[in-house]
Amino acid sequence: MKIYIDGRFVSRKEAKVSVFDHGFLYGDGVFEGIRAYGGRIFKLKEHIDRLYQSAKAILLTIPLSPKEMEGVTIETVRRNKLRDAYIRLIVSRGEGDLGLDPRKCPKPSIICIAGKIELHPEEVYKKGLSLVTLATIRNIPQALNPQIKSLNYLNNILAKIEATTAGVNDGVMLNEKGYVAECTGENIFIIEGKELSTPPCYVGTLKGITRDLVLELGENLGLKVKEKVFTRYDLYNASECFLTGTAAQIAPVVKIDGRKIGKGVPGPITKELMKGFRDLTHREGVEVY
Ligand code: PXG
Repeated sequence: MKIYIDGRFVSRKEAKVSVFDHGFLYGDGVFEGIRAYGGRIFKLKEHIDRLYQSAKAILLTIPLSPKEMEGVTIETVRRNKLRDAYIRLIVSRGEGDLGLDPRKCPKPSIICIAGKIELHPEEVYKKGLSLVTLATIRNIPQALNPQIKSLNYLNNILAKIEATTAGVNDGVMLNEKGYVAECTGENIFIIEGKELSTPPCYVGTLKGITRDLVLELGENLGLKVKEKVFTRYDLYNASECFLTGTAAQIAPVVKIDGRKIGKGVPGPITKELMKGFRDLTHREGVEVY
């Protein structure tokens, strides 16, 4: 395995960062999780754009241009001879001292790791997921905007722990007003008749790249597509529900808080969208080889 760190490719064993890196000390940094399918990197430009937007929001200047960052990503996949890959791009604040002031960190660190993807078991896509709503609310945008894909994922980790200790696949995070925000690492959608909706980002969600693509796919299928604020009541009464994310792709949800969603099996529109998404991942993307 060859890992990119600040201009060099090193072995897994040599791939180390300083204990004084503020990414490690404070979670001060940003990242992206990207996938390659069949030798093409899916939605690379969109991920790079979001990385720079996250960095801008935390006043972190990335010492490479977006084009150079695309190059680093492609080269990392190529050097690891991967066709299907999970790619992690990380920009940390860099090495400083024990104080939290980022002005003490002169040089941000750039890391790119490309590895094999850990796929969810096929059963998840056939049978659907079971969720609960969580007591851990999503970070409020006025404190730490969930649109920033930062290295500080404790909010999501606490939520994931809550979901797994409850014995279900994942959990729904609400915002401080009780509106549905997103899941621990995926966006959430509901279908009501011919209407497809997902919460707007101001509710407290990441602007998922899979989410935006699914909104487009929904339009193409002739659905009425909406960003809308909704509650747990709307989740329970939806005809279909699913999650979206780079790792999860489109994952059907069949149960929430013990309530069966629709018929309790992955719904027909969800399945159409899954197919549309799969087709695109086979056709689109930036060529590595
Ligand atoms: N919400 C959150 C909080 C996320 O972290 C998504 C939604 C889906 O966004 P995309 O752009 O992937 O459609 C994410 C996705 C990882 C990892 O290990 C990445 C995510 C989530 C969990 C783990 O790289 N990001």
